[in-house]
Amino acid sequence: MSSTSSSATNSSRTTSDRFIASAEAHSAHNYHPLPIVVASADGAWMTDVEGRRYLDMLAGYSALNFGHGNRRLIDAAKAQLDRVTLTSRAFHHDRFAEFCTRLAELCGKEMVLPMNTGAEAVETAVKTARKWGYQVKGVPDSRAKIVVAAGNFHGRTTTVISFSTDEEARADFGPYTPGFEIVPYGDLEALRAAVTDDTVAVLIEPIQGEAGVLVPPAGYLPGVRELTRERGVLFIADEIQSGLGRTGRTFACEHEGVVPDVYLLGKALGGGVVPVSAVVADADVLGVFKPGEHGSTFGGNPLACAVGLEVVDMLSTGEFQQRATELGEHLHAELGLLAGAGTVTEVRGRGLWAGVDIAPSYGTGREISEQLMEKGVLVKDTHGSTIRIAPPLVISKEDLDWGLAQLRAVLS
Ligand code: IF1
Repeated sequence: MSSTSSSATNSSRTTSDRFIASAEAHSAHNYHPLPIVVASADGAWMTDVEGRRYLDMLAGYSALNFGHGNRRLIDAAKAQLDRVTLTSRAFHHDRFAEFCTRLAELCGKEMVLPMNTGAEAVETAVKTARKWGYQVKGVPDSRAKIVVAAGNFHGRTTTVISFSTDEEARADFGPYTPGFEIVPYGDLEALRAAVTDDTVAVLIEPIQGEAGVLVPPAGYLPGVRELTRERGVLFIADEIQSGLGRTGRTFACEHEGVVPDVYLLGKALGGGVVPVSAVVADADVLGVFKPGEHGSTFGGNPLACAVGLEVVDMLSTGEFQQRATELGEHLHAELGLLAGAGTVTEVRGRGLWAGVDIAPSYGTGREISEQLMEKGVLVKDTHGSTIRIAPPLVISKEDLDWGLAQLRAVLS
């Protein structure tokens, strides 16, 4: 189904412009959104306040793997809304144990520490690794080091941006949290050299999202796994964006047969309905926490657990992973043809996830995103000349092909 009919017949922007002006007057300008005002959404499509429809090929940065208004997720949320939505962790509730049990099972691990946002899961992992380092590995107090990769994106909190290499994410937010070593992504020798007796963890994205969907060299993840095992260092995989079906597997690490010590999950774990994140590991890691040593007002709340349980259930059949594999092969085959045409200089990614570098002569990522918006397709640019393509995994092949046709038209 194409959106051109509604776009062509409705060129008014009056209502949109009114919403945008008000938003700009009353909110901090920490984003530069495309000038569309979404009013409703269903599946892979969003509709703006003027009735124009757009094919969503960003999917909330992979939080919407199951599409907008996914019936199973909305029904799970609705049922829970009428029962109980928040108890705090001061008490148990009847969705918590099942959520933690089923999510741990999906990950092949023993324990879950539920949080809300991805950054909270990353912060929780930093605290877990440090506490594990002091209490289990025996690193002297306050000496713990965590090795991260250049080009990383793990969230926006002050500790997390302390180890960012992106000046835009980091500038003017000092003083920065110490205890992190940065090595080039994909470089095993640099990683080996950086690990010392004080190293408690290596924290990396199995595929770097914000860096432009960078897939590491084959063998890198197995090398990280072997090195961390040899040196008694936790391998923490940030699968917040790469996980839960996006690359064609439940976890991106699976493409290289790697099982990390700790999975960080978020985004799609909440089904695009509520913020749900989690740190998942065995008891010898997450067992370091005692009551009162970490927490969250909303972490593991009944509504989050109800939706998270439905997500785990949906992923347990493998149908979404299979779909991302099949449609992803088609996506990358089609994008590869563009790379040959000169307008695209490089295509990277796995499954239904691609980073497309635009030849500078054709325009910046933002300019291409704006031209695609005019044609009814929504993507997000990153780092100047790259556009990220990550549609909901429920997108139909016809809609994917229609979206690719718009990209070809913009780049021709
Ligand atoms: C923004 C993109 C950026 C993440 C990974 C943790 C987090 C994220 C691998 C933190 C969040 C979001 C944040 C959003 C844009 C988007 C993003 F790569 F997904 F496109 F920025 F890099 N680990 N990524 O990707 O999760 O706290 O946001 O729930 O901040 O602009 P969060």
